[in-house]
Amino acid sequence: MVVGISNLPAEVIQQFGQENGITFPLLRDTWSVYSQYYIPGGISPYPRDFIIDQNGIIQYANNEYDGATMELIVQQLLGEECEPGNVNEDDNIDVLDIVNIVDWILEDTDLSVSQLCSGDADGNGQVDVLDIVIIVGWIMQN
Ligand SMILES: [Ca+2]
Ligand SMILES: [Ca+2]
Repeated sequence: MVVGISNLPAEVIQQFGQENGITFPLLRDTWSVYSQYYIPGGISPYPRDFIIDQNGIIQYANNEYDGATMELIVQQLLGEECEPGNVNEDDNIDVLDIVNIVDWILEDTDLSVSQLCSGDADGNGQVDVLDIVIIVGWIMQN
């Protein structure tokens, strides 16, 4: 569930939602949220992105928008899976997947969440030649 929280006047929040076509609930904070999420050092909690998991634990907080990381965390929390090594999402892991990864590396491609998920064979958060070595190993075993 996505909610927006602001401490601006209700009319301003409503107008912002209409102007930006926001379909998720926009809540007005009467300073109670602000005071609970106050961060020492004069850093305002707004604007700030939080991802709170199913158990109420904060999994992500950032005062700069980082859509790719947020999407990855939400996918992980929702248990959406990819098939590691099968980066072109066909029926098997083979040399075509390696070719794709080599292209990404050579062209320094900004990877989508699903590309990163399937290409990052060692799970270190990036796709590089070490992942190719691992995936080649998987291909050799089959
Ligand atoms: Ca494949
Ligand atoms: Ca990797």
